[in-house]
Amino acid sequence: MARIVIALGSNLGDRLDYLKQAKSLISSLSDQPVICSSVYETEPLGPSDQLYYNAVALMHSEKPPLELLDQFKKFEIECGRDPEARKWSDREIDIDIIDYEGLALSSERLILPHPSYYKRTFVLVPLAEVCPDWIDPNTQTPIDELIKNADDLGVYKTSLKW
Ligand code: PH2
Ligand code: MG
Ligand code: MG
Repeated sequence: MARIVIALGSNLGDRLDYLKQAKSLISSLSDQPVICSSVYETEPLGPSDQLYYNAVALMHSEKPPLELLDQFKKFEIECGRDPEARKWSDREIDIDIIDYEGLALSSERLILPHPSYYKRTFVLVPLAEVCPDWIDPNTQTPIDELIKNADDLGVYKTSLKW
């Protein structure tokens, strides 16, 4: 069974509720209890001026990555996200597969590990909370070092329950 790292983000509408709904979906697809980071409020990377809520969840499954991707994309659209929107548009919910048990995959629809997660504090800081021993599968860099070299956008831990 694969351990799968999922990153979630929302900066539109009821951000916490979208995270909660996404967590229910991830739990329904996981063969073991899902382990979740805290919710972080984060400064937007890119053109937006709307703060995000970000979090990371660990799930376990034998479903192939593209099957999970299909489920996540379908859910994003059900939440109101426009699949045609330009890159980095504000969104109700974004569910990204960051890692699938170290699998290296490069297909048109999905690249694993996620090709830019290691630059993004809004992924790395919650990831460090649930996987303090995380090492980048491509470069073997430990997570503390990844965080030091990543962007310096604000990432603020909240006490929100999700
Ligand atoms: N996602 C993006 C672009 N910028 N910024 C923050 N803080 N959090 C995100 O999840 C995020 C972003 C594209 O996926
Ligand atoms: Mg995405
Ligand atoms: Mg994303």
